[in-house]
Amino acid sequence: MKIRRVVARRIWDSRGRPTVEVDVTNEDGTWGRGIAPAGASRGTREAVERRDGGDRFNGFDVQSALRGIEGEIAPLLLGRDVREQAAIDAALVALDGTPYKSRLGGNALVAASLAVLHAAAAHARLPLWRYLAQGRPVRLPMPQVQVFGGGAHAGRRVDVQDFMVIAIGATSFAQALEMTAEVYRCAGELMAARGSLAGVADEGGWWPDFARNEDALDLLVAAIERAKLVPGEDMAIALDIAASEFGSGGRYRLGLEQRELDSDGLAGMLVDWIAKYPIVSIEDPLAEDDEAGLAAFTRAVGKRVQVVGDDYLVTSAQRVRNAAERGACNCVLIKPNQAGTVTEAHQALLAAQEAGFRTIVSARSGETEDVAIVHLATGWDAGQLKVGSFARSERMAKWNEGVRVETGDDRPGGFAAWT
Ligand code: 2PG
Ligand code: MG
Repeated sequence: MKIRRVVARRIWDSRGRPTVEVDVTNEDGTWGRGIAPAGASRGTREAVERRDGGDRFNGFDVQSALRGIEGEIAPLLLGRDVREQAAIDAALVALDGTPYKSRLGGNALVAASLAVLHAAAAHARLPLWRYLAQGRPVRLPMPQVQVFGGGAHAGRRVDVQDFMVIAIGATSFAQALEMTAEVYRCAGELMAARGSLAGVADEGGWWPDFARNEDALDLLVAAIERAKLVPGEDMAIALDIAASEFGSGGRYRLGLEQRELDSDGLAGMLVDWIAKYPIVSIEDPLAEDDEAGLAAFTRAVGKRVQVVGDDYLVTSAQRVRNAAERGACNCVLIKPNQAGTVTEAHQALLAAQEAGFRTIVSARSGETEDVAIVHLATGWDAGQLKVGSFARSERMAKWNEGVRVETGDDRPGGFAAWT
């Protein structure tokens, strides 16, 4: 089925910033839409966004990315068979020709790549997750949901970026959301009771008005109990330290607590937290340039907790293989726009599965109504999904899509319960 039309336009993301949207229409009239999300805490080896710079919209406009789609990407796509995702993505990568997609922009590429994917599923008249599953048995993912947002998503009010929960006792996607909804609400009530309820951060998590990073952990445990759930049995804690944001060269500066730690010091603090709190997952515990630290941390706690690589692995199959060899991390965060194309993101996920790593498909802090990642997480049987918090419609759209997939006439065989 040949691609007949490609249209690109500027739309606006959840931070009110410009982003790229691409529509791809097939000769039979079926079509698909891809939208580029945007990160705030980014790895240095991610696909680079093409932004205009200058004063307009603080430099975030995407007119140059749109021109690249109209002038180069659309001519490449027109007339190609929409079902040939891998060949199309390889052609897009070659067309860009730079290591980090800086010429045409990772934002232009990922929107085009996702639009092709959606158009192919529409042509096949299949839900996206089923098109991706290609007949293999797949499961709805376990949600990882933010309760407090910090770091780059909250003006660095606290150092740790994501304080999240995982409904480890849930046996369905719907039940995981029910449990999470109660914990999120209870956390807000507790913040209100201590006089520190002050709106939400970029991904909808409660504003982290705390004197110490650890205070957020105490409040999370209290919120789980207030929701009449058992910490560590029904509901566990997951953290994204996003350590590259406050450390490099083996030095880490905790701004909130006015102290500086070396790699061992930060790792030691996290090991203490793991002993004290029901933590089952820690993302980017150390900075992307601290490979030795990541390997040592994984050796120390990798049997007990999931050690997730985000900035360090940047959704790269090659980097996942390298990390597996060095024993750094045991889980990868998969963000399609870090890679730049759907195929590269899928290759990173496959490399992780091959290496025995767990996988989490993840949204970005700058999001839209696009729900594609729910389908990627399900259709690729990733096992876990990270979308931000339990508020703001760019987040809820994704959780709600998971509910629809789970209750549809055509639905996956199961749910990826926590093990
Ligand atoms: C992360 C993401 C999502 P950002 O670090 O995992 O929370 O943040 O999109 O800003 O990189
Ligand atoms: Mg992260």
